[in-house]
Amino acid sequence: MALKVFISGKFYDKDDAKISVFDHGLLYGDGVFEGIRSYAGKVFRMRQHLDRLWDSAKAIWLTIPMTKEEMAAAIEETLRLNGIEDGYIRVVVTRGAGTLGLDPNRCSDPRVIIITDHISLYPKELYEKGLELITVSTIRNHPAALSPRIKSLNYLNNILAKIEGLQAGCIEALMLNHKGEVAECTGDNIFLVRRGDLLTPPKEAGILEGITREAVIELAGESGITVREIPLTKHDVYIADECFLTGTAAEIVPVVKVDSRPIQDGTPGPITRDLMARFHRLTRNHCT
Ligand code: PXG
Repeated sequence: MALKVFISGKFYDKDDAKISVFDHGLLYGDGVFEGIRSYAGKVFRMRQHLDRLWDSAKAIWLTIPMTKEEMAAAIEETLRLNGIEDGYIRVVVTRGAGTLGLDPNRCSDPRVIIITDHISLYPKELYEKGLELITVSTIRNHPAALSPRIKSLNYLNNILAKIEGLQAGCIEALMLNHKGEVAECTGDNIFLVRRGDLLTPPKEAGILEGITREAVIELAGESGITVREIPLTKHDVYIADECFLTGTAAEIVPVVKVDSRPIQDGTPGPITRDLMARFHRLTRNHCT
C-alpha cells in the first residue's frame, strides 16, 4: 500500500502528493516545519510541537489555516492510515503558491503537509560508543537576522554546517554563535556535565529550543541534578566530564570526542547513560 500524505485536508498517495512550483515554501524557503516522533502509536509531546509550530508561524506572519486541535487530529489520522506506530512525522506549513517576487501577500493559500514514515535511526553502535563532533566555521544565524528559535523551511545555515562536518568525517557538527559561544549542533541541542551539574546553552545563545532538550531538563530535575542554562565556550566543552546531544531523531546520543579531543576517557559517561535509560522509559512508557 502506498504511503498516504496529507495535503491541506486531503490524503494523496506518495507519488501524487505534490504542491505548486510557485509555492513560496519552495521559491524562498518561506514556511515552517516540525519533526515529531510517535512511540507505540502515541505522539510524543504533541502539544509542545504544535505550540512551537504556531510560534514559528507567528514569527514569520504566517497564519496556519487550521486549529491546533484539527492539526493534532490530522496527524493522528495520517499515522493511522499508514499503520505507523513507531515513526517520524514531518509537518510542513508553506506560504502557499504566489507570484514570482517575495511579497507573501500574493500567496493566498498556505499549504499544510503531513508526512509520516518509519524512522531511520542512527546506528545502534553510536549510542554505545558515542560520536565525534567537530566545531565548524559556519556560525549559527545571527538571532537579529533570522532567529534560530524559528523552525523555518530555510535550513541552509544548518546544511552548510552539516556539509563541513561531513567533509571532516563527523555526522554532527558543533556550531558557535556570533559571539563565539557554543550554540547547538545542526539538528540537535548540546549538553555538558561538569562536576555533577548539567550545563546547556540558554535560548539567548541563539538555539532552537528543542523539545527533547526540555524533556531532558525535566528528567535531570527529577533526579536532583542541577541544570544550568548558561553561556558556554569551546573551552567548557573540552574540559567537560561528559557531553551529549538531544533531538527528536537522535533522542540522546553521547559525544566522546570534540575537535579530536577526547571527552574525559572517550567513553559515554554515567550521567549520560542514566539519562538515556530514563528517556527511553519516558518515551516507551507512553507518559508524555
Ligand atoms: N536544533 C536544531 C537546529 C534542530 O533542527 C533540534 C535542535 C532539536 O530539537 P527537538 O525539538 O527535535 O528536540 C533540532 C530539531 C530532521 C530533523 O529531519 C531535525 C530535527 C528534528 C527532527 C528531524 O533532520 N531538528
